[in-house]
Amino acid sequence: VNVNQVHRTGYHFQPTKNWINDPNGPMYYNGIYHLFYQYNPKGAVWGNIVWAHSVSKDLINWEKVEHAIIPSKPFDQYGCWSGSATILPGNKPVIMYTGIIDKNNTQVQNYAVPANLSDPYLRVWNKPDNNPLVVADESINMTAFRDPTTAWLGRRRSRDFKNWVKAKHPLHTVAGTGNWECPDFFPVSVRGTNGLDTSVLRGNVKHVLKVSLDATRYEYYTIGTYDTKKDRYIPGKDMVDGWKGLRYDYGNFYASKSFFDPAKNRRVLWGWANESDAVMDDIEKGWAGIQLIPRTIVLDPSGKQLLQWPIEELETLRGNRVELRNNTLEKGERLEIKGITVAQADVEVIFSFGSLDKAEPFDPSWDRYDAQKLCSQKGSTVQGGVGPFGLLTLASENLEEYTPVFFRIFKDQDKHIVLMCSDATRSSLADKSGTYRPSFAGFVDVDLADKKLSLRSLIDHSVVESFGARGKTCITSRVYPTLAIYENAHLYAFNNGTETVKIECLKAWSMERPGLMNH
Ligand code: DQQ
Repeated sequence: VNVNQVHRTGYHFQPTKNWINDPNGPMYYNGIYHLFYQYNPKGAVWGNIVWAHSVSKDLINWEKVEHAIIPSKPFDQYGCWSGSATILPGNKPVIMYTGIIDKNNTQVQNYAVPANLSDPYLRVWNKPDNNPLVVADESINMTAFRDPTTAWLGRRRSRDFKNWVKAKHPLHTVAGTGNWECPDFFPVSVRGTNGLDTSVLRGNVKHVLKVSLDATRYEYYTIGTYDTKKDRYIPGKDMVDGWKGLRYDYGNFYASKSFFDPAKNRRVLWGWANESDAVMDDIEKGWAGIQLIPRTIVLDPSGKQLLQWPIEELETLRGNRVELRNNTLEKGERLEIKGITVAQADVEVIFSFGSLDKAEPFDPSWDRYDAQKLCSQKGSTVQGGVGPFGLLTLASENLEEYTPVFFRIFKDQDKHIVLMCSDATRSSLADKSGTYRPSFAGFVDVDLADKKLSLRSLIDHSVVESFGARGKTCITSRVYPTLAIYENAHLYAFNNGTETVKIECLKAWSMERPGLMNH
């Protein structure tokens, strides 16, 4: 065991060394999934950015091929930043990406096309001479002009993908939200769970606009309508647009990008998690950043939010399994889940409770939009009424270290408010400056009529990705335990509320490493 590598993940996508950030241009083409990503070939910190490239038949086993796009031309010689893939009519993939043209980080939009469409891996990408395709006019800040999203076939702007006409007004704006990084704009089906190709504009369709806001490092989305005549996106009237809006993930999840997968008729979302340790730690371990497990996204039947769920292919990595049914957790009780490799596991649990009568009142002075603050005050140990209950992941035997993922239910006049937390504050004994251990949290908009709450957590050495209420609220934490590693890690279910909680059903699996994870 290399002590520097205890925090490497087992089944997440990460290269053997160096820095990675945004997933770029994910696509499916002729039987192969492609993932490109921002990569520094020279070290474990951000810089020297190229588009690294991996290919897969199943989104689980990956093979690295040569870098697809590297700085080489006047229009990208200072960096090849984020962008997207579009499959043009006639089944022709094209990438559009941001090129950095000078030391001031001036940004332009370029395109690249496969050199040889009969190479199944599309290893070589050419940058035609008519680049850059789009440059900023004087109304645009040239250093905040990046991350082109997948194109859709609409009424105007470009007929050939080469000549582009600027719209008279933006697709959408929200004052005071800063630079929108990595926007993603796509349709979702109002009926059923099929994903839609990005160019599907009519029918029973709503649109999603996601932006990554650098100031908070969260991703916010709204669901609304795309008016194709006016070429404007209009968020639904109940949507909160901006800082208080819905987030894809209430933890460490950024610069995500979705794509339509025609092989399984679904929309798949890739997100990146950076490290939460100190930069010096990254340099020492020689790597930084992971791609999170791809998620299928569908519209919740309420139409009010999206649901995210790990792609079904992940289940092929499930090994040994344990199952519990009808275990009662009294106030203060903790139950260990044994028999699997809990540092590299997939856990699904359904909790139930007999009554909501003991739910604590929701103090009207608390900020309905600041779940994280509430979680940092209440934590997993402050006794409540209904909850806190949930899982203690990556726990050391005597709980010197643990990352709890849990719910706490409040009463607010005629309804209940469900708080979900993934709390890294006690995740590591390492006493280092520069580490980030927040009490990430979000509210879960769930109907409690059946008095049940479900939770799924993907645990992988230094990452815990959690899905509350079948993907209504998702929270990802990066943690760096010193004791709770490998076979010294423990997993518990717990209840610190006065109301007794039942584990209706808990299934947990050891997760295998993919056979091929060759980066
Ligand atoms: N990362 C890229 C940018 C993008 C940012 C540069 C988001 O294109 O805005 O590596 O993480």
